[in-house]
Amino acid sequence: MTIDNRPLPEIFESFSEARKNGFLAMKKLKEEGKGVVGTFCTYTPYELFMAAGLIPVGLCSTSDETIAEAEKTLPSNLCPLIKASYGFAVADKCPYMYFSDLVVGETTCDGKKKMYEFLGRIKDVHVMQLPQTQQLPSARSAWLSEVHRLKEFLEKKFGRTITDDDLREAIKRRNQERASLKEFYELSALVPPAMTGQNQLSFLFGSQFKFNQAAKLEEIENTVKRLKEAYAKGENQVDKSLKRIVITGCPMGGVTEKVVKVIEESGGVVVAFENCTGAKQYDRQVPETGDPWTNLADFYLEIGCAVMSPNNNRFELLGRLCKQFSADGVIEMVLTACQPYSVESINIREFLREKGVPFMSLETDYSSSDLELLRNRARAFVETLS
Ligand code: BJ8
Repeated sequence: MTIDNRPLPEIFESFSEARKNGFLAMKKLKEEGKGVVGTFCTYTPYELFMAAGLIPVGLCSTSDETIAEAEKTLPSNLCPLIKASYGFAVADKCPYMYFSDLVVGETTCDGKKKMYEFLGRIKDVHVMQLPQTQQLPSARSAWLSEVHRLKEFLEKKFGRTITDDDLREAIKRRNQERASLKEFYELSALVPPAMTGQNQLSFLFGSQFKFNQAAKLEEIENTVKRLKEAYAKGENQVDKSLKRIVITGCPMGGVTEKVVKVIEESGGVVVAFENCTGAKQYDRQVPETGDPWTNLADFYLEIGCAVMSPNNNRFELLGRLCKQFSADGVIEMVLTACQPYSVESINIREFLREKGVPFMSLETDYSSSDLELLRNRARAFVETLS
C-alpha cells in the first residue's frame, strides 16, 4: 500500500469532487474499449457487471437542472429523483448516461418503472422485475431467475461469458470495498464522531465515481488509517456536545446534502446514514461460500427499501444503527411525491417512539427554495433533544 500524505481535507475533497472528476476517467475507459453500464438503484446486482469486466456507474441525478426538460414528457407531480434522472438523459447533460452502453433498472416504485419505458426510447434499457416482498419462496426464485436473465443479456450484448468463478471473484472484491466503507463510516460511532456528516456523505457518495477499484480500495483504507491517527492525536474537529443524528429515508447526494448541512448548522452532527447512500449498501456482505448466483440474488433481495412490503429489514438496520451510533434522534428525508417512503414514515415514527428515539420527517425536493424552512425545522428539532 502506498502512503497518502495529503491532508485529510484534501482527501475528502477528492471524494466530494469524484463525480465531476470521474467524467474524464470514464472517457478514457471508453476509449480503451470498456463497456459501461448505468444503474439507478441499490437492488442492481453490481457484481455481475464486475464479473463481466464492465464498468458500472450510478446515474441517479441529484440536481434540478433538467427537471423542466423532463416535465415536457413526465407529469410534474413525480419524485424529483425520477424527473431529474430522465431529464439528464433526454437533455443529454449527464456524461455518465452518455457513456453508458446499457442502462439497467428495476421495477421498484411505479414512477421509476414507468420512466424506464420512456428512457428505453433513447437508450438501451434492461429492466429487472423486482418482487415486492422478501418473504415468499416464489419471490426468491423469481429474483434469482431475473439475475440469470440479466447474466444472459450481458453475455449476449457484450459478447462475454460470465463463469461461476468470475462471479465469485467479483463478490470477493465488492465485499472488500463494502467492508472498507463500513469501517470508514463506523468511525462516526466514536464519541465524538471522527468526521462530520457532510464529510461522510460526500465521501460515500463520491466513492461510486472512482472507477479503478484497486486504487479506490487503497484510498479508502488510507483515509480510515489517517482518520484513526488524527483521532488518537486529539485532532478531531467535531464537538462532543453536538446532538447525534441518524438519517433515514430516500437516497441522498448532490443537492439533498442541504438536509445534512442545515442539521450541522443547528447544533447537530449526522453520525450515520441508514439510506441507500450509506449503510443500506454497505452494512452486509454477500456470502462467499456456496452457490454464487443464489448468494447474490438473496443478498440483493434482502435490501430494506420501502418498495418492499413488509419492509422489516429497514427497521432492523435502523434500530441497530441508533444503538451503535448512540443516536440522540433520527431525521428522515422523504423526496416530494415519493409514496413508498412517505407512507412508511408512519411506521418508522411508531417504531422509534417505542424505542424512545425522537424522530422528525422532512419532505424536500431538488430546489433550494425550502432551505429556510428546513433550517428552522432542523433547529427546532435539535433544540428538543436533551
Ligand atoms: S433501493 S431507495 S435506490 S428504490 S425516492 S425513485 S422510491 S419515488 S430511490 Fe431507491 Fe432503490 Fe429503494 Fe434505494 Fe421511487 Fe421514492 Fe423517488 Fe426512490
